Amino acid sequence: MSTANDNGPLVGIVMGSRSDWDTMQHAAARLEALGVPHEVRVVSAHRTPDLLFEYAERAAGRGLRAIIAGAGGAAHLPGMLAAKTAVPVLGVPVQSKALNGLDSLLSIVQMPAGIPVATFAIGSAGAANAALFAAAMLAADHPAIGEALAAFRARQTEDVLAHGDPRH
Ligand code: RP5
Repeated sequence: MSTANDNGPLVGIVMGSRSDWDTMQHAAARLEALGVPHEVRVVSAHRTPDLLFEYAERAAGRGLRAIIAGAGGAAHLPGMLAAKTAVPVLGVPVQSKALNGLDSLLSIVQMPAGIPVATFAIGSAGAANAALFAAAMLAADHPAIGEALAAFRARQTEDVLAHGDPRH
């Protein structure tokens, strides 16, 4: 992976289960494309609570500047991480089978005042946007990331303009 910081990851992508990877891979792919150093871990709030606390408590000291946390169902992972670290937590509601991710969304977005979690769209769009948001947060201190983000957005705009007629 190309890195802007050889000392370690700037963004941690965590998820409650390996089953969340189908969704969260979209965050990893965006960070990879933008050259943002990152790591990926399964950290479960209810299956590995001690690991969750350890991960959150060590995050700032290890150099993480954002944590993208995806979870489904009773999705307390992002909120619990945010409770244990001042590193900004970007929550991604994973689309659950039973309730299509509405349960995940409400679990993550409805944080009581005092401990914020930035909450993104349900599913792969949310995962991708969380990565783009993390890159934007890092851009001021990491010019190469800012340039990669600007180039991505320009390509996206050009692509829409170049294919304005939906029949072709
Ligand atoms: C949550 O429960 C995970 O984030 C996942 O979205 C959901 C289901 O997990 P598995 O039963 O597939 O491991 O903890």
